[in-house]
Amino acid sequence: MSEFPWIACRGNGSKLVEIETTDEYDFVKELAQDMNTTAVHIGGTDALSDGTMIWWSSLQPVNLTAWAPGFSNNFYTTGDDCLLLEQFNDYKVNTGDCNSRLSYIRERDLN
Ligand SMILES: [Ca+2]
Ligand SMILES: [Ca+2]
Repeated sequence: MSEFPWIACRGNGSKLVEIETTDEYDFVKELAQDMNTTAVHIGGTDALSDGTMIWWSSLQPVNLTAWAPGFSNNFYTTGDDCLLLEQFNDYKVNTGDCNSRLSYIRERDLN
């Protein structure tokens, strides 16, 4: 995969998945497990303001519980501004490089 994840998601009515509920996290985690890949991008970032994680499309605060040890909704990092689910952490959430060309999971409204 050669495009940045958010570029690949443009124009087809989808976006990087934004996880609003525990059920949605469980669903996304299962997809990631099925993909059996080292890490997947999801649609959260603190690129606009370090330490404030928001979802790209809704701009709503990220409110996740499945953080990898040491990470949180307000984890401060000046470098890794995007959110990943990483296999070695059992697909818990941590921050990563927005420009990594990793796999990603998208979502799309059905209505
Ligand atoms: Ca969602
Ligand atoms: Ca950051």
